[in-house]
Amino acid sequence: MLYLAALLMHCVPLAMGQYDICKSWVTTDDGPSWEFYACQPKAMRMKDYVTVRVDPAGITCGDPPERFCTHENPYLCSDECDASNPDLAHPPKLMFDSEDEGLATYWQSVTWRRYPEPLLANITLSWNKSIELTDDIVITFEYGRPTIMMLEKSLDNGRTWHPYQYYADDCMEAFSMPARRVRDLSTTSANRVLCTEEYSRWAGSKKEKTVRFEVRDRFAIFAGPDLKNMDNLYTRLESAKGLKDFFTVTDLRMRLLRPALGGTYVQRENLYKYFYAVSNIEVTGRCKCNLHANLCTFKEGSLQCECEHNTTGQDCGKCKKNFRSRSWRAGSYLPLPNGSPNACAAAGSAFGNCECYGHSNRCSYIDFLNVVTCVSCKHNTRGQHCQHCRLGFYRNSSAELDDENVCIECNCNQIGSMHDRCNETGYCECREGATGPKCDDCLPNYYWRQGCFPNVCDDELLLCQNGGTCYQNQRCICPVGFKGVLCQQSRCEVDKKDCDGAPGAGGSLATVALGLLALQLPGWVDL
Ligand SMILES: *[C@@H]1O[C@H](CO)[C@@H](O)[C@H](O)[C@H]1NC(C)=O
Ligand SMILES: *[C@@H]1O[C@H](CO)[C@@H](O)[C@H](O)[C@H]1NC(C)=O
Ligand SMILES: *[C@@H]1O[C@H](CO)[C@@H](O)[C@H](O)[C@H]1NC(C)=O
Ligand SMILES: *[C@@H]1O[C@H](CO)[C@@H](O)[C@H](O)[C@H]1NC(C)=O
Ligand SMILES: *[C@@H]1O[C@H](CO)[C@@H](O)[C@H](O)[C@H]1NC(C)=O
Ligand SMILES: [Ca+2]
Repeated sequence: MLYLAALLMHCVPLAMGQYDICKSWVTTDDGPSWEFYACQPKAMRMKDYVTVRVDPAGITCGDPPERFCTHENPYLCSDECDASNPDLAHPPKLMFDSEDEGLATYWQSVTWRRYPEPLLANITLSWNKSIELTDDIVITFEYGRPTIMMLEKSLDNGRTWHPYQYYADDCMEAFSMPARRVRDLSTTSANRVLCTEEYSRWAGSKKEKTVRFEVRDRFAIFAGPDLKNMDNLYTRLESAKGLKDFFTVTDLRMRLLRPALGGTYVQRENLYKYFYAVSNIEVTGRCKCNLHANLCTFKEGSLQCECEHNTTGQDCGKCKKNFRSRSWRAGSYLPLPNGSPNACAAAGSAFGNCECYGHSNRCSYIDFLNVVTCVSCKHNTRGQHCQHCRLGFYRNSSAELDDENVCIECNCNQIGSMHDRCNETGYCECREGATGPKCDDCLPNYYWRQGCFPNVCDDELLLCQNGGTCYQNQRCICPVGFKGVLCQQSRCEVDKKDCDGAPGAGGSLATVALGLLALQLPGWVDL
């Protein structure tokens, strides 16, 4: 009886009839038509759609075969894990199978034979789809719960991770956090990440097997202890910043940091009783479809929303082609009880035929021109229909007109280019000597120094003369006795006393020879 009551209660958020249809055919004064509502898929057992990864390599027991014992029977180490024998193997998939009553199947780690090196394991669950948790995450440990572990979540398919909950028999010691209970949270702290000691203390491994992430207790803060007042929860989910996202995940990771000890300290002489064994991970949730779908199906290896309201995408996160006369919006739980569908509208159906490709949700009528035009085009667009790119941006040829990335910044080099505009392929207009799409390079025979300047000297046509060397195409470094841009001038042509009366034949062989001699024999000319 008690069991049945618990079962019934368990079903409350799953069986709730709210927001379960997306549209219905109704008859109004103007005749029959579709009426649209905010809608969401039913909650499901998400473990049926998950992919799992266990780290590090070699953490699963049985390769090589290994004996272990239990805290109940610490001196009878006759149990064996052998990965090559199906009856004795404990692979990760046994955390997600359905079990016959009383016969637990479980993933098991190697034992803590490397003590005091920590025994660490990560169990990562990935859905490749955003899901919204609707009930507690329940992890069942067969031979005692870890004394320290952590739950992490990702919202972006595993690119970034965030702590979700900390678990320890002593939160202060393990994580320098005070121990808290979810039941004690308030409406303003319902999405706090906390450390709990409720699931880590030793109580006999057969007695207390589960570790929870308490979704229901957090819902209860708004919906009351038996989740009767779901309206209040839905209202809060719409209005409290970050609350919806708190219950949304694409991936979960259990970081197991220290196994059950079965006492207060580790017995070094018997390390075969320390390991992790997880028989089940229950995750209950629904596909996140932004209130635009009531069905979510498993296709090509991933869950996908069956989008309504003329939306599309894995999460119904954008408007279908030709239904983009205003920006996409998620449906809303409000106003109660049916919410708002915020459906995408066909071009031509709203705003008197003004398409803005989703870059504006406001149009305005310009009287003297007799046109309707989009107002405040976003995403660097401009134009009557936000169909052009702003100056300094160009069209991204791989993006549709309604893509947020449709306009790319020109990024013209400020010094090398004439202005910050570019042509349709992103080429800037270069000043003399500059080149490259962004004008940040120099043409041959030009050098870069705050812009492109023609070479003064080089190794081909503009050779430094009289033994001078060319410095970075910018100037010749002349030997003593010569000057000029290419060291072509003997100093004595300029200052007669340098030459000791030699004839001032500009650049003549004699002058050069004299100059060279003067270089080698500094005293000679004075003789
Ligand atoms: C578990 O994942 C965390 C990142 O979330 C990583 O820093 C750590 O090294 C991983 N541990 C193991 C044992 O793979
Ligand atoms: C993830 O889902 C998307 C959309 O359904 C799909 O295109 C992609 O191939 C999936 N990726 C993996 C790794 O399954
Ligand atoms: C979506 O588009 C179809 C036409 O393809 C239309 O019949 C339907 O009413 C539209 N739905 C919504 C919610 O706008
Ligand atoms: C062009 O658009 C595509 C599609 O949205 C996007 O993936 C890409 O990043 C965009 N390119 C640039 C340079 O922004
Ligand atoms: C843009 O400019 C580059 C370089 O001048 C040129 O090669 C390209 O054809 C131009 N593209 C267009 C669309 O005019
Ligand atoms: Ca199992």
